[in-house]
Amino acid sequence: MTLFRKKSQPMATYTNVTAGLKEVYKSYLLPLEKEYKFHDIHSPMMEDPDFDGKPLVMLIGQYSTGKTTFIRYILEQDYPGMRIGPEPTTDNFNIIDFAEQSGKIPGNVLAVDSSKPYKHLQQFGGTFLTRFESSQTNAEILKNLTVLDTPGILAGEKQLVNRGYEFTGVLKWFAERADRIILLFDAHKLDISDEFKSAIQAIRKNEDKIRILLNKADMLNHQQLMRVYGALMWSLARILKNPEVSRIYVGSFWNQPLQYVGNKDLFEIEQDELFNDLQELPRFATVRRLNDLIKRATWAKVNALIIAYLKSQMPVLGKEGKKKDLIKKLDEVYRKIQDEHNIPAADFPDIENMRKKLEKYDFTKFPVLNKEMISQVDRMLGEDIPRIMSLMPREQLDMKLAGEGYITGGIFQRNGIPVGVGFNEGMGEKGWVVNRKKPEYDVIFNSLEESDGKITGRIARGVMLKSKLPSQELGKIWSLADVDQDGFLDSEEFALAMHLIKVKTDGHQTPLELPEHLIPPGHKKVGPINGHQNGVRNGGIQRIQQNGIQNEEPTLQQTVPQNGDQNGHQNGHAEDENNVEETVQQESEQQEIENGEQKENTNENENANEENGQENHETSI
Ligand SMILES: [Ca+2]
Repeated sequence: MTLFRKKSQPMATYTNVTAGLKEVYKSYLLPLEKEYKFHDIHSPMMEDPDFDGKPLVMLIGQYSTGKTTFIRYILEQDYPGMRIGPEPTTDNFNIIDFAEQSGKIPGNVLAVDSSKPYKHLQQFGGTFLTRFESSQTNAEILKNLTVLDTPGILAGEKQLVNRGYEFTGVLKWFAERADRIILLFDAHKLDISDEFKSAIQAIRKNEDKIRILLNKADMLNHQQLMRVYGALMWSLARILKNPEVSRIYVGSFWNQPLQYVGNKDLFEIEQDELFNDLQELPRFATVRRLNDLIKRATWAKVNALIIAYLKSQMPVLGKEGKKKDLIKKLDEVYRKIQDEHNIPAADFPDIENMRKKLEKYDFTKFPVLNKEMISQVDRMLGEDIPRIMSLMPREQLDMKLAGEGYITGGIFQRNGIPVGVGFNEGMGEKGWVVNRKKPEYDVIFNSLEESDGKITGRIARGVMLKSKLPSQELGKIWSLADVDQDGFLDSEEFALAMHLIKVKTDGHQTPLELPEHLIPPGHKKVGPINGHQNGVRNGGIQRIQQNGIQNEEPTLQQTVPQNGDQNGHQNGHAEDENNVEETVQQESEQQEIENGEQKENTNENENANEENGQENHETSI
């Protein structure tokens, strides 16, 4: 066949990853897929938009796990067709995509638009297309990301709804094309229904893309949360084959105050990590597509081996009986092929699904094994793919240098604190903003043990701890407030520390460096903050974290940064990590102590919660 490349042929050169993937797919993998009916049995053929499009994040979860709320949270705005409520609301597969003008596009229009990758969804039929739509909205994050909201899955053991189309088939189709699949669970209602179970099973071959989100975790105290977390791990272990691959994020992803604040810091860290993971998706979209193409090539090869084997077993007479027998004993067929070709069982298609699909075929019409086609795909995997991969580091670096390849806008816009709020309060004003409350702070300061008009770190620590902020956060505040870095706080520095604590406990971030307008008037002559002082500051954090806030004469080493900032940064970071654990521990102890106090508030919280359209159930674990 002329289709095949001779070994003597010069190797193709690829200009970029995307073009290379399209080319090898069409030249080497597509012929094998077509020959062995891969598109009918497993997955439609790949089209150009499958290689070109923006990264896709899909959300799957039972009703009221907060899928729609999560999308609204990351967009930081509403979108057309957005419906939030405890009752079944999201019945549609809804693609949330960018457009200058808001609007909705129905599924039957999306499926015939050749610029969009939805053409092959037509195979799921007209009923499905009426359940498919796109919400177009002008949100910046959608310029680099497409989000898919899937129909809410009913809770309850035996609630398999007849949706009028192959629900799990559609999920699988999207999962193969998605860059991230977020499975949402409601922390205070963790039952996993049969339909949800089959949904997870349908997508589990894509487990490298799956992230688990234990949402509404703020409704539980620390002990309850740990119990729910354990129960979720246990359930997932039974449904997913490698549950340890999928990271579980714990948090409360909506714009409401936390009910139990004990795990607040944990939630913030988890949220940052999840959003970091999502933010860089555009840069790694080509890596994902390449991985998916390799997976697909493996599945196409296995499919060819199965089809050709079935063909080889067909007798001249008694064809129907033999076909039935082969379908019945398909597990034996799988084992034979696994042994003969040394292929792991995990690369084989779901056996029940395969039995169903095979029923409609006449096995005698299946093609025999075409070894040349198989080795063509092997060469693609062994030679062409590595050469395409070698282009990746360069492409990723180019994107990074051009400031591209990450999501901006919405929740990803992290410098969005408007002037006048948080630590920016008082910016541009004549007076020192801390002076507004300084008389109050002075009362506290004057009640403390001073020497030379200053208090020691040990004394300050006792007062600062009353804020109940984690010690890591207090360490940062200390190092910002001790403006002259002498290891003591004078009354101005102390007032500044109290001011920064208030900024933080009011729910705002503390600054990384002390802004000009917060420098105490008595310290202004020290001059503007420069890189060197920053180095000292890191040293300061480190010292406090190691020893607690205490009175210590600054040493030469701490005053003069050595080996630049890098050292301080690295050590500081390691300390941070230790501190997170410590913080969680402290928080949990604190939570236990506060439990009695918080129970009194429960009724109030429930009422507030119902008003917000959220169901509130007892934890059913
Ligand atoms: Ca000082």
